[in-house]
Amino acid sequence: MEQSLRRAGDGGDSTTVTDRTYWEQTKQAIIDYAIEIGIDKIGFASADPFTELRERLLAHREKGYESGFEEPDIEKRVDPQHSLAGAKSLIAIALAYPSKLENAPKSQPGAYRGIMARAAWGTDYHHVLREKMEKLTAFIKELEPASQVVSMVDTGALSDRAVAERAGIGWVGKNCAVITPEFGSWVYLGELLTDLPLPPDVPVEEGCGDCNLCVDACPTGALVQGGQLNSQRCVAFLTQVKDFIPDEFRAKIGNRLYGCDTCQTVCPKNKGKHFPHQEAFRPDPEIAKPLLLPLLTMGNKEFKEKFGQSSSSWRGKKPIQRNAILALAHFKDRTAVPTLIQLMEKDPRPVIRGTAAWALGKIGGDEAQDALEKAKLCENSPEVLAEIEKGLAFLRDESLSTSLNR
Ligand code: B12
Ligand code: SF4
Ligand code: SF4
Repeated sequence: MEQSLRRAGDGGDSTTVTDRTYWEQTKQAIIDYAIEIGIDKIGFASADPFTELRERLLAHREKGYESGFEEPDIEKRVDPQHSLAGAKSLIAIALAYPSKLENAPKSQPGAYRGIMARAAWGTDYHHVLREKMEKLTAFIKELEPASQVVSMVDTGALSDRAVAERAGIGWVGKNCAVITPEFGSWVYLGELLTDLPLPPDVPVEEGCGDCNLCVDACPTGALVQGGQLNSQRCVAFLTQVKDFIPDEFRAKIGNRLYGCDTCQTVCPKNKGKHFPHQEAFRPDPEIAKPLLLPLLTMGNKEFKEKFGQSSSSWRGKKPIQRNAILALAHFKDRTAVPTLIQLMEKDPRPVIRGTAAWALGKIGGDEAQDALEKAKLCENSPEVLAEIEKGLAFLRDESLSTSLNR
């Protein structure tokens, strides 16, 4: 079978080549352009349904492991035809992001800091990948004006990891991450769907072997088995919920303000992988590792100015402030007590009042105790009252153990 090869701008001149060569050349042109616009890795795959994934997603749902951030319609997740009727190929892209915070400010007594996961450093990756994919779409349309192209990153229906895996971007580790041989797992993923029959790449054949470091290091036991996550236990998820964080996880969050990187930082496949070449993802150290106390009293305008560009801002300021309160409790920062009392007494948001009460109990001291006892008499919200009781119980336990140790 033969077909005419037309390139944009060739004035209608045509060269006859076999289909295969034609699409190989089209693929190569797309790869060359992707490199030109700063895409770090690109891979191609068929748009066949992800049949195995269907079973996994169903089991995942049945076990209650979903986060609620996924596309709820499993058929849409597994069959690319729902996103683009007539789709023949998937084009997966990856952009590398830095793993090291250069010039990291130090956390010190009285000036404790929280930490944002690397995926929240620099400009929100959704914007950066979307911009690159828009350029790539325009390029493909120029090559093939009749083609259909749809792009997605994170919020789309497809599983970005499953697409990347099939397209040879990387393999999936026991920590669930797509791990590339070049950049480790420090990559963002996105994909384009098209009706062009582009030749597929082969998946990367590598695996974790006997290593189990990520599963063992996970602070909450969220990795139930290699490659399978119970999102409801995952710190990355918990830092993003808007409500109270369940008690069993509060201390385990440490000073994380958004997301969690533990299962990636311990991974030997990430050793020595630090790629700061994408300007957009270079972190401002004061935003990647901000002082905790000022976060508690930050207004909406200041939040937008400081954190609006970061992917951490999508849930608003409340979860970050709640996490900052937990981080101050983690450090037992006495200098935070007056601000926490203010929040417990006056903040209109029950989650903030209640978490501040819990933190006051953890930090302890007479001032915290007096404030908790006073708040108990004034507070109307049952859920905040429950947190005040927990705070008072910590103080009772503390004084009991002090008297026993005397
Ligand atoms: C929901 C979501 C979350 C949830 C749930 C994560 C999860 N692992 O399911 C929460 C909020 C916890 C989360 C956290 C993070 N996320 Co997130 N998240 C997503 C989102 C929107 C959907 C993922 C999803 O559907 N999960 C459900 C599971 C079942 O499906 P899946 O992971 O896509 O598919 C794989 C599994 O099904 C697996 N599987 C399922 N069951 C089983 C069983 C066995 C035995 C095995 C072996 C495998 C297996 O095989 C599939 C193919 O790999 C994707 C974007 C997207 N549209 O795909 C980003 C995405 C996965 N997240 C991403 C990132 C960066 C993160 C964090 C690192 C951010 C951070 N630093 O805090 C953490 C990592 C946590 C972790 N260990 O996975 C990147 C991953 C990049 C990469 N290199 O892999 C993505 C792809 C976003 C993007 N476009 O770049 N995320
Ligand atoms: S992101 Fe953190 S909490 Fe979630 S699986 Fe990895 S180590 Fe565990
Ligand atoms: S830490 Fe070990 S087990 Fe986990 S993803 Fe990396 S290589 Fe695999």
